[in-house]
Amino acid sequence: MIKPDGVQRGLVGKVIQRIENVGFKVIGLKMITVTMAQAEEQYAIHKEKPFYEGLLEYITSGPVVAMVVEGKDTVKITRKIVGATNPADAEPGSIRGDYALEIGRNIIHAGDTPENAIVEYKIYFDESEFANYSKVDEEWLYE
Ligand code: D4T
Repeated sequence: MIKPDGVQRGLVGKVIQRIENVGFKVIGLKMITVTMAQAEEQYAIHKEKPFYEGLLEYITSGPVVAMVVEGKDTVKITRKIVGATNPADAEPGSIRGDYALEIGRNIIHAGDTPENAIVEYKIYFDESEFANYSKVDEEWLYE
């Protein structure tokens, strides 16, 4: 998910480009405004944390771009592309390392396990919305 700051700062294209560059296939993509109920579901795990209220306010503050991608080792590789949660710890070359300064304005969210990725995409997508297609580069991406 490209968060409200990513959208406001005009980084949607750049972020999606990095996801596409490695060869992942985008199967779901939409701009939405996260409702408070959706935000509470996504961040339920952080309910007791001091930053929880600010996190809900931030993620619901404007449009986001929700995206579902498929590929090999998608979660592991996407987390690397995204970079550490705190941009101060994110490597240069990662999205957060290159475009963000603060943990509470860190541009992008990505599921941290395949199981959580499924739980999370279900908050925003019905599986019937996913595009079912093959990409022409697949035979050169996968051995
Ligand atoms: P998300 O969920 O946005 O991809 O972030 P991460 O998976 O990398 O990190 P997380 O779940 O630990 O944190 C969720 C979200 O909370 C914000 N946050 C986190 C914050 O504002 N202050 C904090 O101290 C922490 C730990 C940033 C990401």
